[in-house]
Amino acid sequence: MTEHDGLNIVPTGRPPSIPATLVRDFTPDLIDVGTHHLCPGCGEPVAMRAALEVIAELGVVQRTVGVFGIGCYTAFSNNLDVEVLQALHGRAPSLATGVKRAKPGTFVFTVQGDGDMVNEGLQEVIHTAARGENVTCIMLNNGVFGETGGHMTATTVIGQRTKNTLEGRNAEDHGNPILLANMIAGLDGSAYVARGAVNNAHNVALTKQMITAAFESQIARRGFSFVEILTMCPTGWFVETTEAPAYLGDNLAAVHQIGVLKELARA
Ligand SMILES: Cc1ncc(C[n+]2csc(CCOP(=O)(O)OP(=O)(O)O)c2C)c(N)n1
Ligand code: SF4
Ligand SMILES: [Mg+2]
Repeated sequence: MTEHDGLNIVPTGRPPSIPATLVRDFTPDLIDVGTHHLCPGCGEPVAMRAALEVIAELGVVQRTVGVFGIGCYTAFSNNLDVEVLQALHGRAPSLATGVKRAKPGTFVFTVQGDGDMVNEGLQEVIHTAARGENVTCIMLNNGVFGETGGHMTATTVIGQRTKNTLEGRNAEDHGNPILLANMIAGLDGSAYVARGAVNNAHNVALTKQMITAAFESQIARRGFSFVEILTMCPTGWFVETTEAPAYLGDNLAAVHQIGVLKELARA
């Protein structure tokens, strides 16, 4: 018996009784391809995976329609095994509203970034929440317009370096960040609101619980549900890939705090 990273390993000449598992075998059933072109260390694939796993676990695949905004995450819209609609920038909540109203039995979720949702289409999600539309919106918040080069968005935190705030965002010149989940939690019509993150295993598990609660809220027809997920963007943040999870925890999550902000009592 040998010690290796704290594990007891028993040497054996026999082949393993269970075949070795390749990384690609962990690809969720609802993602058709095992590879993507997003940057190494990007948090968005982790968040997408969590959402897709929950859809499969809840058994709603056949009646699901995903509505995608425009950002790096849109890469996934072409290779999912659920129905997908592509919205114009920021308009996914309105498109989701239309789908749900036309076909109330449909399970509807959106995937948008902070640039798409908070900059380019803020009114869409606010009105959708206030109307209490029975859809779930997911916002992947990395504090930058990732796909177009890493510029400041409305959620960028004070001090954060972006392509157009090279010395860090400052309130005097660039204004203050909008904490969207907190705003939505304050609206009548929102039934479930939470903010998670994918910068470590604990937070990924927590975020998956939040997505599950939000989706169950929609299935129970409680009204609008919202999950904001803080995701790493090492490319846009000017930080090393390996440092991005800690950067997220120390900077983004210090302002956009992780937790369940609102949960209507279950009937
Ligand atoms: C109306 C319109 N304006 C601008 C663009 C360019 N554009 C494409 S993706 C993107 C950034 C999206 O940022 P975000 O939603 O935060 O997603 P991320 O790439 O960070 O995941 C922008 C500005 C566009 N496609 N359409
Ligand atoms: S630019 Fe940022 S958000 Fe886009 S794929 Fe790269 S790390 Fe992910
Ligand atoms: Mg973004």
